[in-house]
Amino acid sequence: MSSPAIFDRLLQSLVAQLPSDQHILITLRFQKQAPILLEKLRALYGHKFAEDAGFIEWMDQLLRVTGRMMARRPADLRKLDQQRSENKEWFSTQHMLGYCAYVDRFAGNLCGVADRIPHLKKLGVTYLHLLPFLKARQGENDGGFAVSDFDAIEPQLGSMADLQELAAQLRSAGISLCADFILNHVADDHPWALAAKSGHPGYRDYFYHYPDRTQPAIFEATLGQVFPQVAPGNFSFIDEMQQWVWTTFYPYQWDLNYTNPAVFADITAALLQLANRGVEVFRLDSTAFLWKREATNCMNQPEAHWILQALRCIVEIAAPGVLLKAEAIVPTAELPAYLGSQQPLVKECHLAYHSSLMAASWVALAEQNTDLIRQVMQATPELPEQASWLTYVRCHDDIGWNVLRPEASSGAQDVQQRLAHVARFFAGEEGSFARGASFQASDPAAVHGTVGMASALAGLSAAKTPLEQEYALRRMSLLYGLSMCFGGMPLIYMGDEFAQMNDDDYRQQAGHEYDSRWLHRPLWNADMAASAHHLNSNAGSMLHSLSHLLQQRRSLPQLAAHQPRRLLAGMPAEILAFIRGGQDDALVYIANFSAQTSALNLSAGLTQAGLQTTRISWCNQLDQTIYSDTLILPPWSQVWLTKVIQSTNQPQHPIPSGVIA
Ligand code: OTU
Repeated sequence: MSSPAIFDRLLQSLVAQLPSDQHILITLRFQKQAPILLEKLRALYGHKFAEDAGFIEWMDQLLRVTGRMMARRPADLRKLDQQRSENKEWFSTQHMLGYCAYVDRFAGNLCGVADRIPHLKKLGVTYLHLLPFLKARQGENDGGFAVSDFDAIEPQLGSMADLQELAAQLRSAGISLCADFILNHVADDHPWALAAKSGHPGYRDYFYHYPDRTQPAIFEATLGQVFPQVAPGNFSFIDEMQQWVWTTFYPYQWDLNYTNPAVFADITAALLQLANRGVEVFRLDSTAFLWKREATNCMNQPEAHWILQALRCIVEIAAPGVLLKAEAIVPTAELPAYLGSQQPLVKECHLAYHSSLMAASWVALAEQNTDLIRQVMQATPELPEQASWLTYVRCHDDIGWNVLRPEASSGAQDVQQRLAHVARFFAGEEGSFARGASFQASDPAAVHGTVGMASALAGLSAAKTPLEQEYALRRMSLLYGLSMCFGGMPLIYMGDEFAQMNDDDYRQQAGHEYDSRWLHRPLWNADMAASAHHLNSNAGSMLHSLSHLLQQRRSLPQLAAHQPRRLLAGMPAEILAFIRGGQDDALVYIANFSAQTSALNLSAGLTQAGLQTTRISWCNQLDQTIYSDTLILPPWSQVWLTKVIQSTNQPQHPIPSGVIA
């Protein structure tokens, strides 16, 4: 069959069930995506079929299912698709703000989440990431990351009707619902796993399974471990099957076998079905692990990208209002590929977590040195079109230090020692202000991750005096400020807006006690929320500071994701300084990551960057202080400067007040 004939056949299958008034629009979308979709899927699955005709038959079926999903897509979502197709950069503005929470910890259940909409609106949230709420495995389930049904809600959290209702309520409040889509693995009680256990040959091949340790041992030689303490190894022996099954994470999370085209087709249908339920953003969990290859760490393989690229094509055809967000916790150099490739131009996810930036910002606090952040920034290329970074300070997982190995090994210090020092610092050793804990590391020399709420890591739990409290809050604001200025979509982790503390009670919770990530998954603290209007409480001070930063950010178009960014050279080690926007409307972010007050010669630095001419002063947007020459930065403070053309001599404040009011 010739290519035009193939495309024509596939298009007919796609539109077969759609009303004729949609055909022209859908044909246009299909024509744009079809060449890449076909190319990627053929590269992945073409050889799985004895003849090309078999592959085309499979593609035909895939598009038939896609068409069926489109026929069921509600009118309001189709309208949204259309609006967003006409404004494809809709998610790149400085108005975008995320918020992330566990449904039960935040609000009891899905209906309860609706009651929190006023709080989210006040913060300016435009997208809400609710951690896994689909029906999860009975018993332990990794906080819902072991899904047993992609089209059912976890009964304790509500019903599918509740989800649809919540998604609609959020949408009318201007908030997009983001859901985890755990496409790397399913729970061992998912129907596919149950069928595999009962011997169904088709479903056994939904998973990687081996009769003995020969093949697993070959893979293990180069594989890493995500949970080395509580779930060592990457394979689990399943009695019912008498086989070793690939389980990268917990033994009850079975990795899906994406070499099997049926897996791709079923996962695609599950995603489109959830999109029709009103999910607007999919957080694609563990995307780095989707493809396995001997003699590698089985992360970031080219085929994992092809899977995501094919998924993007299908989303562009069936639900172009939907965003895909890659969760790939990988070194900086591996990150850009998740946003697509430039040469040739192929789109992948719309968003990707910038975990290196996040981890480096914590390292800067521990070392009072911004070297790693600068390196990460230098290694971060410009954003492609229709893509943005997800910038964050904390999330529900540990802060993994290993992503920073390439940057951290550039200094004189041994990389292992350097990162191990950081991990010990955040565990409260070495006289530090932090009160977190090391994650999954029994060996004190090993570097894995750090757990703890931002407030505990920034020093609030250990603070004894009002000044120490203020410093801790400043450190939190410093990191949040960076996440807002870098160029991407910042995310607030539930509780951080009130500087909520660690939850030590997890040790008494059955099923949580062995996974210390629960230390930073507290219940929404209603008392703190209620006291937050008192500015003299820590909760109030944090909320005020964060809200102030967010408000300023919204008024500064230079902070939109696609605006240029460049580092300001010649700064002392503890200072991070970069410019956003163009030459004329430049916004200069300068922050002090140390305990010392720092005095900078502003005009020298900015002259070098080509920004300073005579009769120019700089106004800190955070407190309206005007500077023309010397900038004094108190410990852990930041300024967001914009140009002021001086007409007369303006008064100069020698000491800015920092961002904490
Ligand atoms: C993701 O995370 C989730 O965010 C975790 O909460 C889940 O436990 C896990 O997948 C399994 O679904 O490496 O890129 O180190 O950073 O498990 C995927 C802990 C991941 C997490 C790691 C992770």
